[in-house]
Amino acid sequence: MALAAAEILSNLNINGGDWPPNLVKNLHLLSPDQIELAKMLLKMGQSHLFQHWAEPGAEDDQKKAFFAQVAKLNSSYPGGLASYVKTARELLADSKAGKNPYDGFTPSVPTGEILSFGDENFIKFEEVGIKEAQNAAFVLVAGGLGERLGYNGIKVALPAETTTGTCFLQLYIETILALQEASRRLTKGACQKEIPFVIMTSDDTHARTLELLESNSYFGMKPTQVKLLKQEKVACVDDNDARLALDPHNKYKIQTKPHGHGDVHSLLYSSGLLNIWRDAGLRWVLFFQDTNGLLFKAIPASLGVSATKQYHVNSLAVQRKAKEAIGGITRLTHSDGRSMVINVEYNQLDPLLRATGHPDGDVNCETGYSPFPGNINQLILELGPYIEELSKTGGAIKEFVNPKYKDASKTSFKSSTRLECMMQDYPKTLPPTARVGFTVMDTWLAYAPVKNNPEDAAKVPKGNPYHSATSGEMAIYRANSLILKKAGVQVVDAVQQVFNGQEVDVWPRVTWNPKWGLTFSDIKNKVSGSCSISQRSTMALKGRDIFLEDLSLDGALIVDSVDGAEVKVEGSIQNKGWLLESIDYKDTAIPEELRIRGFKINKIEQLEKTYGEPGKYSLKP
Ligand code: UGB
Repeated sequence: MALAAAEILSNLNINGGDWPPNLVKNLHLLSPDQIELAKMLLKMGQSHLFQHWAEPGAEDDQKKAFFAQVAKLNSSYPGGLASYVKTARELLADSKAGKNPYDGFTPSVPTGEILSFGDENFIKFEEVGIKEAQNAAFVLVAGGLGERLGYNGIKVALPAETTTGTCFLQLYIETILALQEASRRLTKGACQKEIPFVIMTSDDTHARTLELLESNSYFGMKPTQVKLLKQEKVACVDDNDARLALDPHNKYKIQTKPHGHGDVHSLLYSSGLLNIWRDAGLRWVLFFQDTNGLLFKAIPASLGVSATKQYHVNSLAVQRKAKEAIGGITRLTHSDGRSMVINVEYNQLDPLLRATGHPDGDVNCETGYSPFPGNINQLILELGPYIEELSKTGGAIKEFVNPKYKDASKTSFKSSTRLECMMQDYPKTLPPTARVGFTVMDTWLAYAPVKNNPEDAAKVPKGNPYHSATSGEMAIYRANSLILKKAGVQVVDAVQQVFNGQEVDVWPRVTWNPKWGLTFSDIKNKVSGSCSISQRSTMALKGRDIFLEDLSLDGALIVDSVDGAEVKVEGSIQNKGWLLESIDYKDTAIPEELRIRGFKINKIEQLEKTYGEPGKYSLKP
């Protein structure tokens, strides 16, 4: 055995004296590729990984598994593990020295488009956006576990609202399909172009995402239209020398943790999809997150802004209250002349402003809002410049490290740490010629994520958003009610109620299928005469061509119709309706999906009609 090892080492021109004896003894188990990996690890100061290796003949399978894992970690990171360790050392040294990543940069307010829902400008951008939609691909980042939410399932399987029970993934897919159809109709396209849809998953979410799609026939999308790209975790490090951490339960395994949503860029690049999209004539890639039930209401207009302003990068944003816990979109200009438009996380914005001549830091301006728009992390990238940039970087995104130190000496960590990256940091490497802008929307229209569990949400200071399942659902009813109001329907204002310790505005529970109303013009075309909806009402419109005319609703109305069935709903509809009933989130007899909202819907009485055949119909009680 020893002879074989010596032979292997001399063939490779390696001085065995430099190699850990436990590894040398086991060399015969390794393939030439694995020996190369061992060489790389040793060169990078990782000999401790082999300290505990058993004698040959014992635990050999685990030794092979160790190298299989190393090979995977090496190939899934741009530049390989050597590059990972090198970057980790640099970032850990900066962190130890307390170096400010924004040293030398002066913040200023960048230029972008501020939209006001329903005005002429907004309608114009929506129309352009719908035309462009068939040239877009959508990318959902859904690899996060959602530890803050504490839900046991995957987040995209959660109902966005419980009136129809439509889950986030279904909502997203149905909206993309509706955009595809609307775009084709508007441009009178002869052939149906399919909008590609990519979902980034992780080991935590992959199998359950696939299962959700398969058990629901991909919610109407062609399975070939959907691609799942799984992100891998990255190696953890134990100290400032970036010595790789071993799993506390398995000494033949490197401990790993998530690398962050920034992985989406390198995954898209290595998948080859970007070139396929470019060859198919696509022009835009839209990135979005897992639990924002309002997002697609902002997409047509924002895409219109990208196309009209020819933005290479367009970040969707909302007005931000100073000190609110969302990042601010900021122009950073360096003393050496460099400049970029980037998200600065809220905890960094205030000190940065104070250090650069703004003694009050992060404060509101005369509008009552921070002049820095709040990042909601939905990005629209122009495909051509995106491919050009990724072919330089391989999709690598500027990383950061966030070690929790044991004490002020900053020499050891409370637990192992790892590098992380964020998808919104993509513009950090762009040349100054890149056209980077943003589009600000009303918060009520564009942003209501579901991130916080009931207990944490109830502790949110008054006036700040809860970002819970309760507020996420209520935000959908509010947005739909406000849109109908703007379209001329008399919708009775909300009442306030408390669920799971959170005071929320409860509007009539209005929902519609995306194909009923994708844009404000669509919706205006579908309501006419004098329509009204009482506060206790529920209305679910589940078909494309449902028209409301002189409708007075006080109760629950559910209309379902196939494409080609044109239904006019009119007159006075009154019934006992559907009531919201409080439930206790600690009551484990109730399904978790409902408990985390703090209410359930008691369906007492409704008018429910289904139109399964094309034709013209009138629904008049
Ligand atoms: N995600 C992944 O796909 N993979 C990962 O490894 C991690 C996450 P969080 P976060 O909306 O207000 C972001 O945890 O990271 C997916 C922005 O960085 O919900 O705290 C995950 O599945 C921040 O600037 O959010 O904060 C989910 O879809 C701000 O804009 C998405 O990434 C904030 O979102 C976001 O993950 C926000």
